[in-house]
Amino acid sequence: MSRQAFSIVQLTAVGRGAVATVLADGPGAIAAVNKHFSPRGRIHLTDCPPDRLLVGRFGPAGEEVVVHRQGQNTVALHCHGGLAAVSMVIELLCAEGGTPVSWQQWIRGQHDAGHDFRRWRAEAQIALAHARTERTAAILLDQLNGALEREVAEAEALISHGQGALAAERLSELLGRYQVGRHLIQPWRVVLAGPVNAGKSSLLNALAGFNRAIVHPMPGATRDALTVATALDGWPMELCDTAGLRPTDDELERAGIDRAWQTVAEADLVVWIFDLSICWQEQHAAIVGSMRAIDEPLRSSVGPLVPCADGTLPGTKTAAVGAPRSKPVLLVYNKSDLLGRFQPRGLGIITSAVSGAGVSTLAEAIVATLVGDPPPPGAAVPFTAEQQAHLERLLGSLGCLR
Ligand SMILES: Nc1nc2c(ncn2[C@@H]2O[C@H](COP(=O)(O)OP(=O)(O)OP(=O)(O)O)[C@@H](O)[C@H]2O)c(=O)[nH]1
Ligand SMILES: [Mg+2]
Repeated sequence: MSRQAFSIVQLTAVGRGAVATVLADGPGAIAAVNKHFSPRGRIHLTDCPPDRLLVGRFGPAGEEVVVHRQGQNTVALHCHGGLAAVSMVIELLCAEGGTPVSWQQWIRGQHDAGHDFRRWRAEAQIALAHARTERTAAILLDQLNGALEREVAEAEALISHGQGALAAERLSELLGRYQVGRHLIQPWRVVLAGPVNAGKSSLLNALAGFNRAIVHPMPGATRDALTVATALDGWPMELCDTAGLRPTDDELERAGIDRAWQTVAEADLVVWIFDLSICWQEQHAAIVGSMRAIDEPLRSSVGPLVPCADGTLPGTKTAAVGAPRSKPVLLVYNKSDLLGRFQPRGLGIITSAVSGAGVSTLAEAIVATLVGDPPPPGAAVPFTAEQQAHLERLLGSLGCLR
């Protein structure tokens, strides 16, 4: 009898673990597993009703396994979690005509990924496995349960009933949520920058909750850009510490400063940190002086992010914090526990990394600036570029895309 095709999927993470699960799925799956499986009891896999567990041995080495027949053509094989047992199972099943596929491919196949809405569910299920926080997992679970497809289907129905204006309103709101959706898996990148010795590394440690970066009284302590993955209020963030900015002839320090500017250019949010115990002009001059040595294209991309000589942010003399701009910027005045040498002119957050004062306000400001109003529970949230493009196409068809 000719062998029938089936897929082999390693469902547990690759690497060592207590137990691994390999799924065989497709018309030839039961026959292939049955060929190498000796049950401990009298029931054979081929006679086993769906949803029954059988204990036995697998392969020539007699690997102990638990086999779970999940349906007509699907069987899960639970074996020891070491690399050898898993490879042995997969190799034997490959020899029986099975094709290894990744768990992501398998999930896409399960959801009939040729169809837009079902593909979105598959993407939500895949993304869910990468969610780092409960909050982001809950949003992805809502999409897996169909929140996004329901909202888009309703908007499409409105369009077909001639209610384009209402559809456009709902689609625009949905599209706005992509700013959060795109960061459910990919963290926001928050860069802490500023003049040397202002307390950037100290504040990074205070926000992260542990001593990730070296803190030192010697100015110029941080050289390379250094990141820490964390979550603020349940939102995934990557905090990045950078070399202190000042003009320098030291080649190594210069390389660190160039990298700091590069990191600022790539940030989702720039947090400028100043030292309240040192006069403003001196610190501002240090930042501007350090900029002179960077390439012109980089200088013009980061220039609009640098605070002005009067202590405000460029283009926003009144509302310095959270003002709409191509890249958001926050101003922080650190070392509030020391006697102040200057009074901040623009709006900003006053902190002391030593006493902890203002650190939670800073964390809240970071979240408020990046996340804004979080989507309510159960809300539709687009989270892939493809979904964003789909919404833009719909809005475009209504002539509503900016
Ligand atoms: N009193 C006081 N000292 C602080 C505060 N924050 C940092 N410091 C001290 O200031 C010095 C420099 O702190 P860092 O966190 O290393 O500053 P930095 O901005 O990372 O410095 P560079 O990497 O050299 O640019 C250390 O001695 C810290 O203990 C603060 O809020 N209050
Ligand atoms: Mg530092």
